[in-house]
This record gives sequence, C-alpha cells and structure tokens, in this order.
Amino acid sequence: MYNQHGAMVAVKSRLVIFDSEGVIKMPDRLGVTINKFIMGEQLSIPHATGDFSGLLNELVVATKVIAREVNKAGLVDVLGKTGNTNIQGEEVKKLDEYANTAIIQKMDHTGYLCAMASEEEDGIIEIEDKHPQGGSYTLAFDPLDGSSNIDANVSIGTIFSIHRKISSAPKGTLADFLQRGSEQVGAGYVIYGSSTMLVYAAGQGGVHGFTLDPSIGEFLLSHPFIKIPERGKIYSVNEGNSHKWDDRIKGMVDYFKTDDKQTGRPYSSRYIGTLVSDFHRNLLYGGVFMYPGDADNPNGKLRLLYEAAPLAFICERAGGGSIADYEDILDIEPTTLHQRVPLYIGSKGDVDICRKFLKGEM
Ligand code: AHM
Ligand code: MG
Repeated sequence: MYNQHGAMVAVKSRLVIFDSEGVIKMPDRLGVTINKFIMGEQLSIPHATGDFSGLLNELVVATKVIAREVNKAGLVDVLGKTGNTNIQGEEVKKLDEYANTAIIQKMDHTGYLCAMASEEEDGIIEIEDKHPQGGSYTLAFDPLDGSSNIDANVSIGTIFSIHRKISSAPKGTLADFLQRGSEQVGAGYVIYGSSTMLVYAAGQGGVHGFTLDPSIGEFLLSHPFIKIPERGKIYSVNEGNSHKWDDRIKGMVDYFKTDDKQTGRPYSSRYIGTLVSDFHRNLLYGGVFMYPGDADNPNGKLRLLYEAAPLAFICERAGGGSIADYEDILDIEPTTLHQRVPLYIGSKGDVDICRKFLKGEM
C-alpha cells in the first residue's frame, strides 16, 4: 500500500515504515537490508506472487559477486583485455566478461526469467532446457558499464531493466524485449565506486538507494525516495565530440556554459565517462547528462534497452526527464536489441531546455 507521497506503508509487516511525509522510520535500528525492503514492497502489492521479488534478490546477489571482483581487480589478473571484441565492435575487458557470466549464471536457473539480453551477447540469451522454464519476466542488462574506466580504478556500474513477458512462447521471443521503456516493471543500477551502491525502482514505487556494507555483505537502505532537483548546475557531455555536433547541440551546450546569474548559469562541467556514475551524480545533485547523435553516429553511442530506458525509468520516478532527439525515451518503441539512441537525461527543467534546443525553439 502506498500513501499520497508514494511512500510504502507496510504496517502489517512492520518491515519498513514511512510517516505521512514520506520520512522513513526504521523499526530495525541496525539498518534495513535490501531483501527486507523488497519483501516490504511485495507485501504492499495485493496478489504479488513473489516472483519479481525473487528475481530482484537473485540479481542483488549477482551484483555483490561482481562488486567483490571489482574490488579485488587490482590484486588479481582480471584487469586488461580478453583479446575479443563484442558485437558492438568494442574490445571486451576481462571484468566485462566476468560480470556478464556472473549475471547469466546467477539468473538462468531461477525460473523467474523466460530469457535475458546483454550488451555482451548478440542475440537473446535462452534459458537452457536443463533449467526451470516458463518464467514470466525478461532481464536486459549492461553487465559492466563504463568499461573504458576499469583499468584506471574509476567507478563503473551495472544497469538492468525488467519487463513482463508478452509473447506466449515459453522461452520468450525478441518481441518480449522490444517493449517500450514505459512498460518496464522494474529497473536499476549498481555503482562500483568508493562504495558500492544499488539504486532501483519497481512497480509504482519510488527510487531507493542501498549502500553495500562490506563488513556484513549486505546492501542497506541509505537513500530512500530519491528525488532529483528540478534544476541543476551540472552538464555532462563528452565535448571532445563537439566538432561533429550540429548547430542545435552546439547552441545547447553553449547555453549551459553562458554566464547568466538569473538562470543560474554557467553550469559546471562534470564527465566521468561512465553513464551510471554521471547519471547517479546528477540524480543526487541535479543537472543533465547528454550523449547526442553526431555526424559519425546519428544515434549517439548509448543503447536504448539496457542503458537509456532503465535510467529513464528511474529518472522519471525520481521526478526528472529523459529524451532522445524528439521523443521521450520511455515512449520509444524499440526495433532492435542493441539499438542506440541519443540521450538527454536528468533534471526536468534542464531536459526541457535540451528539448527546446533540439526542436529549434531556443
Ligand atoms: P560501455 O557500456 O561499453 O562502457 O559504453 C558506455 C559508456 C557509458 O558508460 C558512457 O557514458 C559512455 O560510454 C562514454 O563514452 P565516451 O567515451 O564516448 O564519452
Ligand atoms: Mg557497457
């Protein structure tokens, strides 16, 4: 059950309770684990089967395994490249491969999924016959986002998107993945940074962040009901590409850099080069992340199904916005698994400015 703030009031279970202002009261003073929180959300949804909670909980374990490997990456021989290229034509780093396998192996036998899709795999990943069949969800993921940053000990992440299966095929079909972002039943990301943090939104609920306490190996609720500021002071874009931008994009970025006290400009530039991290910072502080299309890549670089759409789902739940060139990200009907889209995402006010530039209204 949710109150008028969208706050879960799982009074019966007394797992996690929010007062009428949406402020959390933690009956468990040692901290609310993510499993307990997910259970609380499940109990607040009538007729929930528990499958979605089960799926999320398994995914949480997979990300803890990845976090463990990321943290010891400098100590063992997992840094560096495998010598292979993935289907995007990019070099595959060893940790990418590890993260991809960890998620597949953690999820394939759970019975919750009909199929998976990964940035690292060409087609959809079938659930092998030896595993339970007939799962009612799909999982699309970027196992290790920001892979160019791995060797430099800069934060990287995992992004995931969950849809309900729509086809009648027990093993799922491509159509089950080619659903609009607005149809997601849950989405989230993990940042492997100075600490490991998982942020997710599910069903009609809000956006919640959990920080991994490595001493007990648990994600504990640290950021309930994240809301993105209406306007920010940060723009994030790879300006090394500016010579390939059209005049609309050049004008947009110039606008954010122009001095105008009344509208709080100039904005500061912050660009990590890991989408998850750039997005997360802007989610907390406000601002806009942009990866525009350019002369070489009209659709930009980022992928709709497992990068743009899940972050757009979270951003929208947090009160922000996200657009491609002319459409809201969540409204785009995907046509291919690894489709790329231009992306402008963050504070609503800032994304609206981008929208106006893209439409030629500014
Ligand atoms: P990846 O999934 O292969 O790591 O690529 C996606 C990453 C994003 O995390 C980031 O926003 C972008 O690529 C950075 O690209 P660029 O180096 O062109 O600025
Ligand atoms: Mg990636």
